[in-house]
Amino acid sequence: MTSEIAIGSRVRKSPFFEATISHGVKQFSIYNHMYMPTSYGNPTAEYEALTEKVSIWDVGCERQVEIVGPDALELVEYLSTRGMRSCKEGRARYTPICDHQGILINDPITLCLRDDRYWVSIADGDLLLWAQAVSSERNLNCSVFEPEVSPLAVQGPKADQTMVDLLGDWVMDIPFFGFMETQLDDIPFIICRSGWSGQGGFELFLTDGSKGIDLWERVWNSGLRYGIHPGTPNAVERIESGLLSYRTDCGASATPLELGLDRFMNLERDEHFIGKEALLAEKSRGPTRRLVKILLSGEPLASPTEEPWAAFDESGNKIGEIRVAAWSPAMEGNLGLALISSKDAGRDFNAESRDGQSHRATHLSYFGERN
Ligand code: THG
Repeated sequence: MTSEIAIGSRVRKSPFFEATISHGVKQFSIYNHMYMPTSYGNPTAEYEALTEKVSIWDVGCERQVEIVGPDALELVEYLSTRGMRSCKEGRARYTPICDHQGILINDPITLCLRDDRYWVSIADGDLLLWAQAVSSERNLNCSVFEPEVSPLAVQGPKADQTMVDLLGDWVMDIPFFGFMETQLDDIPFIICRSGWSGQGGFELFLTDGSKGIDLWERVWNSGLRYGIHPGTPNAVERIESGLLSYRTDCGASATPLELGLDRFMNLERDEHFIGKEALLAEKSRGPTRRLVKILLSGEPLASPTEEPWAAFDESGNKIGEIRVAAWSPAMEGNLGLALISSKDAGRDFNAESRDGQSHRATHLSYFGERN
């Protein structure tokens, strides 16, 4: 028997959980104390639907931290390395959040609902506790809580048409990282042009958890004529498209400068924010490591690597680790991300898999570098 994961009430289910089961989900991971689908058993079909048609996936595990009240903006500014001060209502930003040492502790998208109301749509990490503690310790006048909001992703070249058919032409007026509040009969949600793929599409932030199956089935039926397929956050398309997976790519001890997130930060602004001194100091001396995109020699990997592989220079000295690698149909090679000491980054290197096999890693680019 292969190992299984226990389903129980300590780990939460998303409002789309039953829909993912009835559509044949085969594997879950745990993310923000919730079940997150990671496979429907056919990686090729899932990749092709995402890159050629339309894919629907459950990211109810991307929980929101709502911050609302007179000091909401002040708290968001203080928590985030980027800031939201110039962000307009109905717009979102990718906003890395660090601790006082400048270590990345989350890389959420923050939605500006009003100038005193924000949703921080978080990656895997307990940001709610952090935000509540910081708010209380600074005596800020705002509430910080987890609202009942669950995102559903609709991604791929036919995602636009799927949503136009379902909601109307107006959805095409939503700009990238813009959003609108809407309703489909009695199903309330916010539709945002965002998502963890480079294929374009939307995320539907469902605000009534009892309507998860209804929303899923409405999108599903609209996408049928475009070849919709159930999917998951795609482990390889997102590397091809240069999107970070917090913890997968960096563990819990990397800085955003090591990860090439510079263009999503605003370190020079006047305001104080958590991690500012550490990040400015790191910026002036240069980060110790760099996250790099690589191609790995060898047979196509059947599934994404489970654990990091050691990376070595030509003399056999350890220079870092390959955090993740997976077969890329677009690159026709094993595409990976490696955290490598800055003095060695930019060159090809050797790597050893967990079962002791040697591989050659070819440097492609620094993560975050615009291609
Ligand atoms: N959707 C929602 N919340 C999330 C994620 C999501 N929270 C956590 C995690 N995913 C955040 N990770 C990313 C990383 C990058 C992007 C989206 C989510 C992204 N970046 C664009 C880029 O890199 O070019 C643009 C960012 C910008 O212009 O601000 O799209 O998937 N709800």
